[in-house]
Amino acid sequence: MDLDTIYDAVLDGDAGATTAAVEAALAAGETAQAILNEACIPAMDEVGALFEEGEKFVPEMLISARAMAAAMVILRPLLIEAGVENVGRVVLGTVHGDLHDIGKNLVGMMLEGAGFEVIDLGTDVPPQKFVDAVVEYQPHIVGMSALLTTTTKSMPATLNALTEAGVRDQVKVIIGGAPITDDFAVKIGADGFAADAGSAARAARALMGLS
Ligand code: B1M
Repeated sequence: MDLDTIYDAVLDGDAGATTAAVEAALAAGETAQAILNEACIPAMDEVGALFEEGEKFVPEMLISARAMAAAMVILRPLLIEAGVENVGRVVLGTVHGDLHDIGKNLVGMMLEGAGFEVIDLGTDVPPQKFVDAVVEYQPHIVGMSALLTTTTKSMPATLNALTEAGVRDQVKVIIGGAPITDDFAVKIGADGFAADAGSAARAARALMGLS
């Protein structure tokens, strides 16, 4: 059982085959990171490319996402690794209007692996819900994810809401997602941008003054 089998199972949206292939690959000595970065994420990229070409449709994107989620059930504990110290608290969410959560969930896992407590607000999170969470949980960092060009505007809207509520100065804000760039982060006044989940965890630690 190799990484190609996992890639094909995620691409086909076959959750059962994905689970079996991931378990077999781990038993054969593949690492969780390799399974994620060399099979699952490339398969999701291909789903997106086929969607753009009109070869796949929304229901097929959804079943591929479910297959990826099945893989993540197995990979999650391996990626997080137990026993890390608590270095800070992050409130994390996919912004208003956006239902994509695979990347956000990966960012959450990597943050947990880097020692953060993560309060996950889920998807389609309105600006006020971020504000309420900052007031309630007093996090060090707020993380926002957006996958749609149209929902990137929810990021400055959320920053404005944090400012208007008088809590912007209490937190650092990191943003990410496929349409997000460093320039955009600077333009809207976020404190950090990360292109992938590993960089998000490194950026969060750097914002806490940690290496
Ligand atoms: Co949608 N979708 N989708 N989709 N979908 C994209 C994003 C799209 C690029 C596909 C395409 O056209 N090629 C396109 C967006 C185009 C655009 O706006 N530029 C698109 C579209 C158009 C849509 C709909 C509008 C389709 C429709 O209904 N006509 C619709 C919108 C629904 C909504 O949100 N309101 C829609 C719906 C869906 C599904 C629900 C079917 C499903 C999501 C299921 C789910 O998430 N539970 C879905 C999927 C699966 C995708 C693709 C195929 C895969 C996304 C994914 O999970 N990638 C996607 C195409 C693609 O991305 N190639 C696509 C894997 C994931 C690991 O990567 O999320 O980028 P990613 O996360 C990365 C980094 O971006 C970064 O780290 C992660 C890990 O390395 N990162 C952060 C993410 N968040 C971060 C936060 C950080 C830091 C880094 O700090 C806090």
